[in-house]
Amino acid sequence: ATAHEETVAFRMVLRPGGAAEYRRRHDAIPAELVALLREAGVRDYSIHLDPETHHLFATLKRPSDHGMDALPAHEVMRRWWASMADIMETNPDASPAVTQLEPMFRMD
Ligand code: RM4
Repeated sequence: ATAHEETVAFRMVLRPGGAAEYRRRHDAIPAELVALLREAGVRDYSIHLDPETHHLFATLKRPSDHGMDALPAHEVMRRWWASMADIMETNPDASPAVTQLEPMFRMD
């Protein structure tokens, strides 16, 4: 089948008080992590904070044949997650706790 582009949205959770540090670390995101995400097919990735709930609302675009499933095994990804674990709600392996969000409406 021909690959098509999909938009996915998901929610992560920041620890209270972590907003400034979360932004600072993303402003200095390692080039090798950006390259890894791009190689996996990720583009147009944005993360927004809800300051009331500390929810991080993320959207990204990727082809249907993306390589994101291999990211958790990658050293660069694992190092980033480990470095972020002090300010995010995480799983036992330090990856961020992620809730997938359901598409409800779209207007191009
Ligand atoms: C987030 C979180 C996500 C990662 C982005 C770049 O804080 O670690 O998993 O995809 O950064």
